[in-house]
Amino acid sequence: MEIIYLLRTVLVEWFGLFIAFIFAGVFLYLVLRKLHSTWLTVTLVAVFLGVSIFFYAPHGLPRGFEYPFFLKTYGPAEGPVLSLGSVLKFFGNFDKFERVANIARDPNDVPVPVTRTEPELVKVELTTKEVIAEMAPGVFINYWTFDGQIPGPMIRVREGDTVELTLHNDPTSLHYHNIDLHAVTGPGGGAVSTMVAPGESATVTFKALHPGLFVYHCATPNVANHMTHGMYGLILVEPEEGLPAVDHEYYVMQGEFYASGGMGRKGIQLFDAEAMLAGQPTYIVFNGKTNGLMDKMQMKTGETARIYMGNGGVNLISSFHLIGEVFDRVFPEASLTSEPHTNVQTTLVPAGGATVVEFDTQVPGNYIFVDHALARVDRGAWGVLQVSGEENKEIYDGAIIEGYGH
Ligand SMILES: [Cu+2]
Repeated sequence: MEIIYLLRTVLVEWFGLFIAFIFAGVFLYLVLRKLHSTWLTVTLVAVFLGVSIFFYAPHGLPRGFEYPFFLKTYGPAEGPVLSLGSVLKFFGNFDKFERVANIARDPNDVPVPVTRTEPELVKVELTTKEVIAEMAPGVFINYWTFDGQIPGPMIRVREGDTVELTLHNDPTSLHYHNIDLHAVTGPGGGAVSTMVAPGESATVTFKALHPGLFVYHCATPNVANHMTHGMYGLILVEPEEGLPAVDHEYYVMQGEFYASGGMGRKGIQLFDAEAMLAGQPTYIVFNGKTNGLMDKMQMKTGETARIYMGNGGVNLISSFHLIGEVFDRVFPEASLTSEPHTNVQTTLVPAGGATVVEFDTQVPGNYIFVDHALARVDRGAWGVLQVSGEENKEIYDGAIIEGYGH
């Protein structure tokens, strides 16, 4: 079924126009051969040429048999075009891609706090892998990942640690991948030393000089293309003195996906480079998919929580907000060594940046967290924190009307 949708998309939508153009020419030739009329020939050829010039003139000639046909970009490397070769390779490899049942990483998948008082050598291994999984029921995306889920595994080290990071690229991958960690001091954030072909590995060693919460991502050109396929995660560098203990720590990342079929279109979705360059995502989601953070985050009243929140981009700034709560402390831009802001409603998370928010809960109920640019909620940018416990009528007193609001 996936392959039928793919064929339809590739043949009908991508190259349909090109094919129609060729066959329009053939059709005209056949008609004219039958009619033997010089004037009719001249007229029809003129119309055909006129339409062709009208169509091609604004763009110039296509660079090759690629999608989109007329994409001109001015980045330091290749634009986000798909060559016919890549499309054919994708077809050839289609059955080899792993099908991941749930692409959304569990937000509870946070490494335990660092309790060491001395720096250490920390070894980390990550595997880049291209997989197929559901964005929404029946909507499939060819995700590119670190370790098969989105975001990639959270890495947790201590300020002053030396990190030896080995990046493997799974043999089923079709592309080169690498890793740029914003916590790294050095060229490319490690990307220049970790570019690996499918089936290969590379190691980079760096010292975590700066405490904070940092984004890591694939930085293989076209970088935006690799990131918006899902290639991002967070690395937490704890300050030497560590972080105060809380009852729950959660790992959440926002990201955008650009599907050529439009929102809700079923079947395998192909990447829409023009929508990405225009900054018009099809899906805006937490942890890689719609409804990815339902029934995953549970707390009791009186407990404390910290959310490590990152933004993989590639276009939008997130306005992160927890409906029905006020963040007690926010570490803007994840600067853990600055004084936190207190009593914050909504905080900005830049593309390629992160934030750390802390709060406690007093009243039971469902608390929805969103990108408060609220049109994005309909594209998937929401999750639910469930709080159980005794009612606290002094703080909140009201009947909860089922089916309305939150
Ligand atoms: Cu990559």
